[in-house]
Amino acid sequence: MFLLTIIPDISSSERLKKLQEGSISEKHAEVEKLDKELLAKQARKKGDINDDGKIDHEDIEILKDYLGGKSELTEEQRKNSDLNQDGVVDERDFKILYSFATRREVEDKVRDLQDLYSSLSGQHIPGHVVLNVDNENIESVKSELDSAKALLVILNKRF
Ligand SMILES: [Ca+2]
Ligand SMILES: [Ca+2]
Repeated sequence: MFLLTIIPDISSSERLKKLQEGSISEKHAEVEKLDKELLAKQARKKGDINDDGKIDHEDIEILKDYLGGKSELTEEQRKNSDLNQDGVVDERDFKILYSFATRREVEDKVRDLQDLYSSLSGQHIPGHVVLNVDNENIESVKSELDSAKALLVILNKRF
């Protein structure tokens, strides 16, 4: 059973063999693993409406168009758009998606800035990003981060 958990990427035929011929505990472990993988896959897709592996402004645009009556969603897209999982796709899902996607963008920008700073100064900034910004101010935070990055790049060129 332990062996199973440390084999990464077991091929599907091997997996099938384990499921068919393995001991009870092996079967059990394999089914549990399949369950977990499936859940993780579903969780990843929530909010990723165009299914490109990222949750970003493109997904926001798709949902905005749908809510504005400009376009339709496929069944799969509809599932991924129902973020609060109440069975309908509406403004509440948009709010959740918007908040999630823009926060992610800000976090990425902060991380970019930290990396840039580390590479310029040779000092690593430990810790991770903690955001304490409300949705109303998040756009201004994004542009401030962009200017800070631009400034760092300019300073680096000068010295
Ligand atoms: Ca996407
Ligand atoms: Ca919903």
